[in-house]
Amino acid sequence: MSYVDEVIQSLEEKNPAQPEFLQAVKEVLESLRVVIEQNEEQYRKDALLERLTTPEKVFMFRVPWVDDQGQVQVNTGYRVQFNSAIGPYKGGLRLHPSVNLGIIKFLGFEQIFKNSLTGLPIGGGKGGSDFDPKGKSDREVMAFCQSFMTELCKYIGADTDVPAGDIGTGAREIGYMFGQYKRIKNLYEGVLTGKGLSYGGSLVRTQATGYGLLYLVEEMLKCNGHDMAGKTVCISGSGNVAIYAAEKAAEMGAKVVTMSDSTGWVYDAEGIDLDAVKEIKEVRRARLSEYVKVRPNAQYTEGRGVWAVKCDIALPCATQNELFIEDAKQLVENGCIAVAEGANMPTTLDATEYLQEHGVLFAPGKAANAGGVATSALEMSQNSERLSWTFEEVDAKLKDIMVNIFHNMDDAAKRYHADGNYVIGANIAGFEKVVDAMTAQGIV
Ligand code: NDP
Ligand code: 2IT
Repeated sequence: MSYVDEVIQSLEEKNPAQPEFLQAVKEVLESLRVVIEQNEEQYRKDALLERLTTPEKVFMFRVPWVDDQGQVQVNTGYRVQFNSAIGPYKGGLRLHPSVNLGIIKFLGFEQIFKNSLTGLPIGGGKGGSDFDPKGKSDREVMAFCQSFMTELCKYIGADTDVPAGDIGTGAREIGYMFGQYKRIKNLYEGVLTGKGLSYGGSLVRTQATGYGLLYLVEEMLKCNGHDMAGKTVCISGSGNVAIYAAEKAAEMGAKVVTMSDSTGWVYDAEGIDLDAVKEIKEVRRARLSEYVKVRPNAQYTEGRGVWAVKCDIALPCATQNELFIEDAKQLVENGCIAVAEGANMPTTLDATEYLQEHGVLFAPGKAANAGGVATSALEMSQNSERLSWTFEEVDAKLKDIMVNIFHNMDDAAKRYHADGNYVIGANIAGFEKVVDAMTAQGIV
C-alpha cells in the first residue's frame, strides 16, 4: 500500500468520529500524492505524514459561567496547536454550538497550509467552544469570554500562539478576551488579533478576509481571460467574511444578488443593499429575514437555496459543507465560471471535483480566504514595532499577498502537470515550506 493510503487508513481507524478532520486530511494528502511519491521511502522513515496530521498539542477545558438567571452554564473550550514549524501557532476561535474536537482539528489542519501560503511566519492552530453567542446578553458573552480566557491564557502568548476571530467571535468577544488576558498575565502584548483600533488592532483586519477573497478572484479571473465588471455573484453567509466580500465585489463592478444566514436566504435582483445587511447583522445582531422589511422588492426564503440562483461567480462564505454535488451541478448548468471559498471547506469533495471537471475555476479556501490571517500577521508585526500602518498601506500589502498566493498555487499546479487545478497547487505550495522547515528542525 502507498504511504499516503497507509496514513489515511490509520487516521480513519483512529478518528472515526471526526468526519470533518478526515475530509480535510484526505483532500490535502490526495493532492500531495505526487510529491510524496517522489521521496516516499524517506518520508515514511521520518513518519512525516503522521507528524503532519498529529497536532503538537491539544487543550480541552471546562468553561463555567453564570447566565442572567443566575444559572451556572458549562461549555467545553478547545485549543489545538497543530504545527509550529514556520512560526507561532496562529488561527481563530470559533464559538458555535456545533464545535467539537474534530471540527477544531480540521480547521487547525487547514490553517497550517493556509498560513504557509501567506508567505508570513505563522504556524497553524485553531480553537473555540460549543458556546452559542446568539441570543445572549452582552454580560453573558463577557462572562463566558472571561472564563474561557482564564484557562486559555495558560497556553497562548504573543510569541507562542495568537488566536483571533472566526464564526461567532468578532470584535466584541476579542475585546473581552483581551481584557481578561491582560488582567491575569499583567502583559500588554499582541496575544490576539482582530483587536479594536483603540487598543492595538490593525486597519483592514475587519475587511481583510472578504477583500482578500476578491483580490484573489480578480487575479484568477484576469489570468483566465475574464474580469469582475458586470458579473453576477451569489454569496452565502452574512457574517464578517460574506459582508466584506460583497462590499469589494460591488466595488469591482459586480452585482451581488444573494446572501444567507443559518435560517434562510435573500435574493435581491437589484443587488444586495449592504448598509441594510450591516445594520441587521453587525449592529442589531438580528436575523436576515428582516432584510425584506427594508427592501420590499427582495425575496426571503427559509432554509438553503442560494446556489440555485443563476450567477457567474459563487462565493460560499458561511461554513463547512454548505455546497454539495447537487449545488455544483446546478451552478454548472447555470453557466457559473468561478467558485472561490470564503469559508473553510464549504465545498464537499465530490462537488469540488465536479466543478473542476466541468471547467469551473475553483479557488480553495486555504488560498482564497487567507487574507484574514495574513492581515492578522500584519497586526502582529505592527504590535511588535508598536506602530500602526495606514489603511492604504495594509490594504496594498493584503492585495500583494493575495496576488502572490494565486501565482504560487498556479505555479505549483503547473510544476506538477496539473495546470489550473488550484486545489493541488495550493496544497503543494503550502506543504513545501512546512516540510522544509520540519525536516530542518529534526524529529520534533
Ligand atoms: P460570522 O460568525 O461572522 O458569520 C458566519 C455566517 O455564516 C453567518 O451568516 C451565519 O449565520 C452563517 N452560518 C454559520 N454557521 C452556519 C451553519 N451551520 N449553517 C448555515 N449558516 C451558517 O463568521 P465569519 O464570517 O467570520 O466566518 C465564515 C466562514 O469563514 C467560516 O468558515 C470561517 O471559518 C471562515 N473564515 C473566517 C475568517 C475571518 O477572518 N473571520 C478568515 C478565514 C476564514 P447565523 O448568523 O444565522 O449564525
Ligand atoms: O480561518 C481563518 O483563517 C481565521 N478564522 C482567521 C485566523 C486569524 O488568525 O486571523
